Amino acid sequence: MASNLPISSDQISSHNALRIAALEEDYDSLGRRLGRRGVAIDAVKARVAKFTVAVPSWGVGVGGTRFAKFPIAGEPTNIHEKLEDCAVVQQLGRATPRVSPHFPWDWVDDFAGLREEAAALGLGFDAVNSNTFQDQPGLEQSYRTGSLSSTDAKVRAQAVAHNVACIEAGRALGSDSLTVWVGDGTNFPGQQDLGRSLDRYLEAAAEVYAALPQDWRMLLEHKMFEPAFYSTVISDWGSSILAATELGPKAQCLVDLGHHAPNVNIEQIVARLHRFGKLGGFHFNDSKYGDDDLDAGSINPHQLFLVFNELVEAERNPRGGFNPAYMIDQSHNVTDPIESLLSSAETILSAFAKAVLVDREALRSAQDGNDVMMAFQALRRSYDVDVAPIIAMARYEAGGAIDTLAMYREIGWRDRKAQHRKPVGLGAGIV
Ligand SMILES: [Mn+2]
Repeated sequence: MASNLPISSDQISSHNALRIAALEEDYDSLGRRLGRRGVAIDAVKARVAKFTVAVPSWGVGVGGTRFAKFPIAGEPTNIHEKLEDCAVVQQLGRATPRVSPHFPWDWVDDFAGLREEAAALGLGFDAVNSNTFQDQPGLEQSYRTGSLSSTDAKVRAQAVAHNVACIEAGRALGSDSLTVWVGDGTNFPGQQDLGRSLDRYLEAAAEVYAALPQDWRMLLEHKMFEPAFYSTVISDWGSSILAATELGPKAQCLVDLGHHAPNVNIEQIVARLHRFGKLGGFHFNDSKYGDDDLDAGSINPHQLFLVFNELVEAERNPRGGFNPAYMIDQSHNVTDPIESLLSSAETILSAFAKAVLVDREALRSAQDGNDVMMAFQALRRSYDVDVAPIIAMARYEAGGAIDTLAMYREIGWRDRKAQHRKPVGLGAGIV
């Protein structure tokens, strides 16, 4: 199937040959340390090897601030080139086998053909993302004042039809979920009735829900600000879970780490959503001020660990089920996007591995005995472990590169692509 891989396995083997002895030494040493705690390092590695996170098609392009974007030579300019770059990320890192497309940005005439093209690159497709937050050439109606919640029935109908078209495209691609984020909301008090706009959203979202195939999920992504700075229709996890509950069992909530008020306890939101069977998925990124879409764990790696601690806990206690869709959702403005994705996937895997290391029995017993310090230490002792050898060994055994960034630079990918990809024009950034 994967007949068109961008990097030869010989290249990866020679890269690894220079590094495997040191990695084995580090892995064995960490294995002995963990063994003294009663943790089998191979079991942790096996968990890491199974963990995957999707890459968004737009994540391999250079993003921007709202004011400007500074493109780099060799950036992908269409879905075919984006898939090539995603294949590089997957071949080196071995943790990102699926791509999450965005429509209409990635629209093609032949989705079955696109699925084959991706398979030849060693890739499949994850959740499809609809876009009713900006106008496109040729659209009859404008989303200027909203989409699924618009006061205009014709605009709502257009937004519903677009989501249904995304589902159809996703079926041909082998996807099984639709992620819906709407920018609908208001910038002024009084601009819209807060109750009636939600009614309109729910009615339109129900039409999209009705078009879902039996085994599909609809993931509702909440965000409390931007571009609607006074109110948004699906503002927070409360609105999201209420809407998902009203829509039905195939609707679940998607948590984007940057879409909350500052200092919100996101790990608690994870636990709450799981408690009620509505934890649908994640968009990983990091932020300092708002929805900055910075690289996962670059600002607050501890929060990422605490989120994964809840996810590992949820997996152990699946209640009605545990199947969150994981995706990286970042805007790479000043780095090569492939490098950011490689680095972020590693960070995400590390946070997961650290959460796997937590001694759940010790944690539970300290919690039940109100031993605050030991409960905290159960987390801290795992957070403090450098799990890099586990991640690297899992990647090596899966055929990836031991040092992904070094190998990416060795192959000169971007320079080679700059020879024939057409330059991306200057322009406004994305929000
Ligand atoms: Mn997102």
